[in-house]
Amino acid sequence: LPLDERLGNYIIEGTKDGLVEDLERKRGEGMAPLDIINGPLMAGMAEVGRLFNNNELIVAEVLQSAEAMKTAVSHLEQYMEKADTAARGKIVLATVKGDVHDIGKNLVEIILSNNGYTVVNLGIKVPPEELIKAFKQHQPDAIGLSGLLVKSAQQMVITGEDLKNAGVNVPLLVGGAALSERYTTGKIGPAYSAPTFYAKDAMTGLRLMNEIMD
Ligand code: B1M
Repeated sequence: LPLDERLGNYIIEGTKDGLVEDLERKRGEGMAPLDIINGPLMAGMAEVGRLFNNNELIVAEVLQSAEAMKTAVSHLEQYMEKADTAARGKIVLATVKGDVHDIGKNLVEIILSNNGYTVVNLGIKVPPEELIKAFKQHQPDAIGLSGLLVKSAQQMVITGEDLKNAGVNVPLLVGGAALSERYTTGKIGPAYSAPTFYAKDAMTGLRLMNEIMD
């Protein structure tokens, strides 16, 4: 099989045998780590989503796929470009209440911390109360929410409202497959007290964060 297809297959099949070696081969072709993630690996993950949706994969298998993806990302992390900047700002990051998906959020953490940001990663299934507590404790410049389930989009509206009622007033960054620009500006932004931005991917998250700090 061609290398790109093999890389996708590690994710689809949830196997790691040979994964690191093939990642190194791909790097040897000159592809940047983030492009490997966004290209062949994400193509594999999209196929996993499709198969799962068609009931051709079970949760346990998708979990294996997620493990393979995490192994790949953590191997590639060491080769990602790190900006040689002083601390640019701080963000509190979380996957919202009720949602366990964290691969995207953790990618956002890697990209932001490689580019001069301090990231306080609160993990998964984070209720609004915990975000409010973290806001008071860490005084971040922004809050970032991730969510992949349809119900997580609704949870972001609730979270925005709770944050507003607690006096949180820093910009809000939201991302994840269940969201859209339209939902963000139509529903989440109006529930919250400060500018709310939709990030379609991790690099957009970085660009938005840079704009917020400029
Ligand atoms: Co789940 N899952 N899953 N899953 N899963 C989806 C999301 C789903 C679309 C699959 C499908 O049916 N086709 C579907 C959601 C349906 C819906 O609500 N519309 C689904 C479902 C139904 C479920 C369960 C309910 C299944 C069940 O138990 N019956 C369950 C939910 C549990 C829960 O959360 N309470 C569940 C569980 C799981 C696993 C645990 C097995 C595993 C997650 C493991 C983990 O994360 N540790 C899993 C996986 C892997 C997926 C898919 C296949 C892949 C997600 C992923 O990691 N993508 C997913 C299908 C899909 O998305 N195609 C699916 C790779 C990742 C890098 O992309 O997270 O989108 P993503 O992040 C992107 C951008 O969105 C953005 O940047 C990243 C790229 O640069 N981004 C941000 C994300 N957050 C951001 C935050 C930002 C900025 C950008 O700033 C703050």
